[in-house]
Amino acid sequence: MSEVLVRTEGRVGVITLNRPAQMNALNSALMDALGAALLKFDADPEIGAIVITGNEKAFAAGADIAEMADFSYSDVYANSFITRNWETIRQIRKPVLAAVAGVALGGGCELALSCDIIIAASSARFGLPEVKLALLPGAGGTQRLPRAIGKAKAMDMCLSARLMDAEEAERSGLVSRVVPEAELLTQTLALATKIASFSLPALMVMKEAVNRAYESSLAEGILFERRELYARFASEDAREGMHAFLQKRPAIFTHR
Ligand code: CO8
Repeated sequence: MSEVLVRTEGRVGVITLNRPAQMNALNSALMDALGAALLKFDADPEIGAIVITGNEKAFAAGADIAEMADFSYSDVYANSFITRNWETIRQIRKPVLAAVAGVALGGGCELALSCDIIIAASSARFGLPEVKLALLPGAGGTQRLPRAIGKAKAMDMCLSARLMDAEEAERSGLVSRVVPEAELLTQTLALATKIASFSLPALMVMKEAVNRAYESSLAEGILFERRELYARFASEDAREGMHAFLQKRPAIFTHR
């Protein structure tokens, strides 16, 4: 059985995590398959956005505890088990949307946090319960969660292992939208399709610029944004977008 299922819907690449009997626990094989699928979609000029999803019970329940329970320090250090493919996710330049139903725990929550937009079904529950295992989040959770929802709630979740439901996650800024469970995939695909209809280079630089807000000072971020705006004037799509507006017609982007 493949650890991930991969398909395309128009210009959207869809990756479904596929270890349902293990609540999509993120073992090495799944992380390798996910990394490979992401890289393939990122390199495909026919793809403008990527959706990662799970099943109705689990987006992902975290690292595979059965796989890692007896690892030694040298096992995880030498094999990069915990960090395996997480840098790949960070490298993806196209927009990545997480469609989350059920649990997104530990590494599963960190995977969602690594995506650009999280759409949650009303059943979604988020948490970093690693403290229960005497571990700590190892794929950016202690860094991305406070940036997403602030220190107070992030400390509460990390130190107490409590889960956050979809409503609170939306209120706290962890997710973009909450939708009825039955509509999770259709609404996420509709959003991804809309995003993918825009100029791909504009989307990619937009993602880079927003991410700069987390990784640089305001002055540096503003400078980056301004330079990238100037660079847009070298783009055929920007010329097309502005002229199409003036001519009152839909823009036809060639993604150049
Ligand atoms: N790893 C391995 N197997 C799991 C995991 C997991 N994380 N989560 C669930 N499973 C398995 C269960 O063992 C069970 O298997 P079996 O049927 O063979 O006994 C099956 O999935 C179904 O699970 P439950 O019977 O427990 O189902 P429930 O509905 O009662 O509970 C829960 C679902 C709440 C998700 C519960 O299973 C749970 O609490 N799971 C563990 C969650 C957790 O602690 N996650 C954090 C893991 S540590 C981590 O993620 C560190 C991140 C480091 C970086 C990321 C690297 C990839």
